[in-house]
Amino acid sequence: MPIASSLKSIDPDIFRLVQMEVRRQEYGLELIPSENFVDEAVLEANGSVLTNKYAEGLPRKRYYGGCDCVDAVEELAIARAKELFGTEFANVQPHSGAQANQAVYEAFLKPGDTVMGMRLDQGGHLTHGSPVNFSGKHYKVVAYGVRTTDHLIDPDEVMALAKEHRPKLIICGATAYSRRIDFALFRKVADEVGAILLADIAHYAGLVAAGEYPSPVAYADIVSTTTHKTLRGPRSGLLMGKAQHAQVINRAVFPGLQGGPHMHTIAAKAVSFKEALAPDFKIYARQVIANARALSDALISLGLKIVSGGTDSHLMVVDLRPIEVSGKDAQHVLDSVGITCNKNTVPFDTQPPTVCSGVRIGTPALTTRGMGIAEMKTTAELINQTLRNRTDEKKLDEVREQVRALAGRFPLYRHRLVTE
Ligand code: DSN
Repeated sequence: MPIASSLKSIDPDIFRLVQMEVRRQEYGLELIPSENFVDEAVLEANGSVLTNKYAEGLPRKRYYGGCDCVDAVEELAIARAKELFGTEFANVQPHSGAQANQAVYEAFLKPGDTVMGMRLDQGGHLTHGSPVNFSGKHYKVVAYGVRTTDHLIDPDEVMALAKEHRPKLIICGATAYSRRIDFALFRKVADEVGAILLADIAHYAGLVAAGEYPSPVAYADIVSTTTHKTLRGPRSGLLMGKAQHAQVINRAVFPGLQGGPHMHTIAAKAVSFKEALAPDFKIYARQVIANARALSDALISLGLKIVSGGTDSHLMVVDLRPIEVSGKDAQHVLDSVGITCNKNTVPFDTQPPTVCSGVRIGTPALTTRGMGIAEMKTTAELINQTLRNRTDEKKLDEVREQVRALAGRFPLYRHRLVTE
């Protein structure tokens, strides 16, 4: 059933672009591992009148009147986040993962203090100390990476760097690391040098919540995450951790960094936390990993190379050097047939980040559509055909049709296309 649209009459330009995006999501194969598809309940809460409300402060301690409803909304979101991850406190106000991490810096550090995080070009994140980010500009950064031999985090390097530089904050967590992170190791290292330990589980959060990926909660002082990746909530952030840090984190988020919380998004987060607490979500998370392993195995059997040789999570980085195509060109040609991914550096890449030697792919979004192992094998075949026939327009046309047909078998938001 098409939905009624006031947007169509008030702003036909934006309406048309939204419709184009519905079509792109509906008929393409979404492989960006940090993306997912929220359901109608999350969309409804996110698009609700709660967007109208200012509520600076925390529940029952606001700087505005009229907050009874949003107080209850935020209390539900906090309680559900704590239950989902088993944490002592939660702050549901960060607008994004980057702002959640910024709040942790604000809470525990002074400009110039030393921070240790994973190198961005080997799988870390901008906010873990990249020189082009606030974290790298305002703090002294020590970066660990992966081993040349197996592309896994090297525990000895992490310990040695920490002992040498004695960071005040150690960050574990990644955006392009497919294997399990040893959170106990990072606790040991943090204790050795008296550092605060931040686990940024933005990528793995849904898998952690479902018990399908190791949880850092027993080890980290603070856990940060986004809510829209494997967790399948609205685009936003979340901070959790040990009760002793609640006050300093709460004050860093507001008034330290942010103004009014986005109450519509907090409501949508609460909905997604409720969904993640349901038994079905565990089945989903397990399938995400099974699908990622199937996709990785199928790509390897087709002669493609996967960084570290496989995956224990929802994502993998395909090393394209053996087939002599850059990440940039691969992303472009895959996009042209309706397969969406992002170019990504491989460890020890010699290409600049605008070019890259790999692409990062993952299965959260396709799994949400209901796809399983058979569809992962087909997807691997379609990726392989595209990359190996990238100048053959006829072949690319065939792949384009197959992509559309496969996606069409797993309806997503088709009912949101307004046809009249
Ligand atoms: N941009 C996110 C990702 O794609 O992994 C990280 O913030």
